[in-house]
Amino acid sequence: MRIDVVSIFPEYLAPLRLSLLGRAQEDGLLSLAVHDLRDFTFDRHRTVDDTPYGGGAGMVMKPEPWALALERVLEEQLAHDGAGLGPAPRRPVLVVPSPAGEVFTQAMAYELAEQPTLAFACGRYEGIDERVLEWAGEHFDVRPVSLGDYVLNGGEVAVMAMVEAVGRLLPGVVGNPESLVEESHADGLLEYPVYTKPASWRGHDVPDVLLSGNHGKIASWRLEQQLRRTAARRPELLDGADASSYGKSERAV
Ligand code: 6GU
Repeated sequence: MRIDVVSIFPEYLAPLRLSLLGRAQEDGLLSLAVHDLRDFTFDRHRTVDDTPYGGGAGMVMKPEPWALALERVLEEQLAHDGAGLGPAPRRPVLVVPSPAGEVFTQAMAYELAEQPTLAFACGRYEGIDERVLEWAGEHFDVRPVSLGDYVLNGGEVAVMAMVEAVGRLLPGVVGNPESLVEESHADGLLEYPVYTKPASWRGHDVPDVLLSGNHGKIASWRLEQQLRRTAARRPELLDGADASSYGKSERAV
């Protein structure tokens, strides 16, 4: 997969070169390019913002550098082995992180992981001139996306979260693909609690059932834990969920 990120703080994205995703890039499973929006300005101060029409607090990101930066992204994605432009022409996905976007979920991570290319446009200040999103819609499938109901200073931290969530789903990135089957949200429930040695530690014991060697009992205990946890912490996940699918994943049969 090819991922392009446009930001006025390209160094913010540096941690995406570490750990699992860093290895994925070395292995050629992921190609990540980070572009500095200021490289697409022409004035001495490399200005990317201006005051809002209609008044109000803060500054708004100017449209001109964004169009040039996103045109560069389109060119580079095309050059990257014709990225995604297979037999049928395809509009590449452009994710615009925003607290006013659709909420990011594991289902969306799976959907984005199927794309041959992704682009991310990191806004700062009060946001990007809305016409950039209108114009970008001529070239991209534009997706405003939020991490949740709180406000960050800009899109960079949100992009790190989304690129990590998507990148780990790419084939070959996570060493043992079974760990993707077991984790929270994989089956619509939160994960069961896990334990390792020692069996007794500072007066806290590992639940007996896990030492029993009875795999059927262990599986039903884990499913019960998932249901309890989900009911206590995230009851809304149980509403309208398909209870018949619970426990159908690898370990919890
Ligand atoms: Cl995606 N961006 C910003 N700036 N704030 C957020 C967010 C995104 N998601 C939650 N808060």
